[in-house]
Amino acid sequence: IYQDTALRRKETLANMCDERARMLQDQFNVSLNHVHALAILVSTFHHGKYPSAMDQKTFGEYTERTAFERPLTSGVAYALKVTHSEREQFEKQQGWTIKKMEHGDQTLVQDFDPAKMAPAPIQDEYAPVIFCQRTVAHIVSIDMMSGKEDRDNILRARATGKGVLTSPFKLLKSNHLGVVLTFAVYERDLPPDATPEQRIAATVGYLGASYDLRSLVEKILQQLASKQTIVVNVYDTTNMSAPINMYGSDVVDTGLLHVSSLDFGDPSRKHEMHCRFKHKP
Ligand code: WA2
Repeated sequence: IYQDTALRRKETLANMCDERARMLQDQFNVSLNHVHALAILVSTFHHGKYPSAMDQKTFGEYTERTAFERPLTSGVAYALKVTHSEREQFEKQQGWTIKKMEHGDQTLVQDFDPAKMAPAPIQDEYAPVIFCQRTVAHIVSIDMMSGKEDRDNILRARATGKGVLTSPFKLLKSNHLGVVLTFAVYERDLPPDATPEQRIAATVGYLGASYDLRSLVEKILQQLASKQTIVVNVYDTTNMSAPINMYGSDVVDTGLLHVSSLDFGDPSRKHEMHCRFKHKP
């Protein structure tokens, strides 16, 4: 009888964990598809029309009104590919200078006053944000290539043509960890077998979405009760020997542990959900 209860307990934990992992993964996938569609929207109406049929007002309204389609994102933005030789003309046309990404005191909003931010130092190319959802208005004019995680994402997104994810890092104006999802926007439709070089050459910009991990997982877990029963942790296990805790507090060992795999659509990143009972039997 004891073995029976122990077995049932183990199964219950496994089922609860798998259910939560699947739900998180599915919701992430839904929002990933909508972010992909936004990249096509920008391609069609900004780069596919002359003059452009897209501006900040249109992008801001559209992304705000369709935010329900991206339930896990805290905001979406579009950064343009600007080479150094285009910089002067671009800045004159925009009426602002390209800014360097800097993590100031996260609690002071005035640190994000663009007028007070340092201009981006000279680089071969930049990725200044030109359109954004109101929720991430503070990143307008910032060169996304001046942040390590964002830069890696941009380089990988444009060479592959796939949606790519950063590892968890502290987002601007946020106190907790987040991840960024990026899709490259190309000036024309590319064949599926296009080489990385062809893709890089055809790149015109980058559509990105930021995810606040804590609120993301909280939302999912709140939809399924039983927060009193189990403790959930989400890890980035890309580097197996140094997993990054993306969600959940320190682990208290109560014996049983179940690990559910998570697939967020970027094969070069690995994620896992770890579940435990809150109390010993
Ligand atoms: N979006 C919001 N907050 C951030 C951030 C970001 N990146 N990076 C650091 N904090 C416009 O991939 C292109 C969005 C980057 C897209």
